[in-house]
Amino acid sequence: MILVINGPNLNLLGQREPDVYGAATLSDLETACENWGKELGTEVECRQSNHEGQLLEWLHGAEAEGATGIILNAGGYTHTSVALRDAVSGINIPVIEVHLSNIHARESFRHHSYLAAVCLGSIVGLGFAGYRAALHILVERETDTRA
Ligand code: CA2
Repeated sequence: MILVINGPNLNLLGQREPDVYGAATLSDLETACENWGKELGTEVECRQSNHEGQLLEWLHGAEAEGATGIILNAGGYTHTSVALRDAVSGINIPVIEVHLSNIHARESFRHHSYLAAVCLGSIVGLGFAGYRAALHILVERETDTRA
């Protein structure tokens, strides 16, 4: 099972700032991830929270729940949270950081990610396709120990 965790404000997708984040909603994103999972023969479970502590709890519990990889868009916490970074570095399953927008082309406070160095990798600026790419990579690693 692959966990897709979206953080703060991502529940607002499609409702505001369509120029930055597109017109599709969080529910559209989650449905797309579940369908890509079906195509790849993997169960995908999607969650969203605006609460940092909830994100920490999901990261801590992921392995015990049977997750083999995590796709994490930590939203604004990406640029502020040492606690989330510590949680990612403290778990034994790969985490791929994804951002819909290209954080490097935006305000300078978005250029730094506390998570990047402790994630398997980061995919930014590719919209929903970033989640699809991350899912492919995690499923490949699930089935091929050389990946
Ligand atoms: O580009 C991304 O995926 C972000 O993680 C989105 C975060 C932002 O703070 C990060 O720097 C980059 C924001 C979440 C979405 O916020 C919205 C606010 C209003 C309307 C729609 C979405």
